[in-house]
Amino acid sequence: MSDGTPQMQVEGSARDRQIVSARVIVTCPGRNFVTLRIETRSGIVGLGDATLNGRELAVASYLQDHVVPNLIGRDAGRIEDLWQFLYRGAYWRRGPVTMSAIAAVDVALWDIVAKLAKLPLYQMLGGRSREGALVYGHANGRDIAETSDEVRRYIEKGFLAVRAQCAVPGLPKTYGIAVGAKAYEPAESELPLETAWSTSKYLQIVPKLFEQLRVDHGNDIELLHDGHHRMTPIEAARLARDLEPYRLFWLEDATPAENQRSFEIIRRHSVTPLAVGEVFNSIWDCKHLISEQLIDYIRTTIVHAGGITHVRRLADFAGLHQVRTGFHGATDLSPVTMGAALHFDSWVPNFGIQEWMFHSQETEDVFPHDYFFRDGRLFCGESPGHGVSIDEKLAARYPYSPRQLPVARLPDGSMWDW
Ligand code: EZ4
Ligand code: CO
Repeated sequence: MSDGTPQMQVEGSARDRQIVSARVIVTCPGRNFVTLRIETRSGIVGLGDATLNGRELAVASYLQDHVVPNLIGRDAGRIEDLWQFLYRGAYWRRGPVTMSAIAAVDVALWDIVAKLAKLPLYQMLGGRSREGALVYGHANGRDIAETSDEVRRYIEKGFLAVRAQCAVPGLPKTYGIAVGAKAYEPAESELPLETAWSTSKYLQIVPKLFEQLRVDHGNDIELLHDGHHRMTPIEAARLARDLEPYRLFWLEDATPAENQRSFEIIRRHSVTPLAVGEVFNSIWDCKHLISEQLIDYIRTTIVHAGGITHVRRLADFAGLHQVRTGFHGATDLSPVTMGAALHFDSWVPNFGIQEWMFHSQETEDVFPHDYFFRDGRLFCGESPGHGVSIDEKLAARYPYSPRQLPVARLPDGSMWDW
C-alpha cells in the first residue's frame, strides 16, 4: 500500500485544513521583514515571521526553495508532526536559518488552528495566566544626562521597566545609541559598518550611569542593561559586581555563551540577575545554562528558535529551574512575532518580562495588529489567532533593501564581538 509518499487523502474538516498555498513575502517598510503566508483549502490564512536581521534572503530561500514544496497538500492541523518533519527531515539540525524557517511555518499553523477554533492563540496554549505582559523600552543617550532624560520620558509614558545604554566616552559610536533624532536601528548600511570597541572604557562608564539613574529616578523603576556580548567572563563578573548596588532587573548578554560554562564565572562573583539567549536557536544552546541555574532569564524567542512549538518546550524546561522568560523584542522581530510572543507571554507560567522596541509607523501600517500598550504592559488582543495581519498591497510598495549589522574592532584592529 505505501509507496513512501506521505498520506494526503484527507476527509471532512481535515480536507478543509489542507494547505493549498504558502508564499514568502519580503518587504522593507523602514527595515526588512520576511513573512510566510499559508492558506488552507477553506480559505483560512496564517502568518509567520521569518526575519533574520542581515541574513533575510537566506531564510526566504530556505522557505521558498526547500520548505514550501513540502507544505502543499498537508494538514495544517498537524503542527507537531510538521515541526518534527521539518526539523528531523532536513537531516541538518538547528542553526538560525533553519530554525527561523521552521518558526515561520509553526507560527502560521498555530495562527490557522486558533482561527479555525475561533479562539485567541493564548487560549490554545492553556489560557491566560495574566492580563498584560510587563515590557521594557530602550532609553539611550550620548551621555549620562541625556540617557537619564530618556529614562524619564519612558517613566512618563507609563513604563515600569527601562533598558538604559549610554555612549562610551572616547568611542565614536556605541551599540544601542541613536544617531541624531532617528530611532536606533542597528542594521543601517548595505555592508557592515566598522565600529571601534574598548571594554575598559565601557566598564568605567556603566556603573556611573546606573548610579545616576537611581539618584534621578529612585528605586521603583526596573532598570536593565545589555552588554551585547562584549565582555570576557571575568570582565562580565566585574561589571555584574559593580552594578549590584543599583539592583538591576537584569544584565543581558554579559559574555558570549557558546561555551555555556562561561556563566559559572559570572555567577561565582555576583548576584546581579543575568539574561541571555537572543541569538540562541534551540533548547540545546541553553541546556547547561538552565539546568545549572547560571541565568535568571532566557531571551530566546519564537522567530529564531523554531516557533511556539519549540519555545514552549524550552520555557517549560526553564520553569523547572526557576528561570523565567524575557523574550527578545527588537525592531527586527516583526509585529507577527510580537503578536505571537504576547499570546505566549499571556500564558507562560514562568513569564518574566518582554522587550519592546517600537516599530516605525510604516511597519505598523504594513502589519495591522490588535495588541496594545497600557500602564507599562502590552496586551494581546482577543481576535482569533495571533491577531496580526499583513497589508500586501502596502508591503509591495517597500522592496527589499540590503542591510547588514555592524562589526566591532578593538583599538589594535582585531575583530571583536559586535
Ligand atoms: O542588537 O536585534 O536586546 N536587543 C538587542 C538588539 C540586537 C538586534 C540584532 O539584530 O540586542 O538590539
Ligand atoms: Co540584546
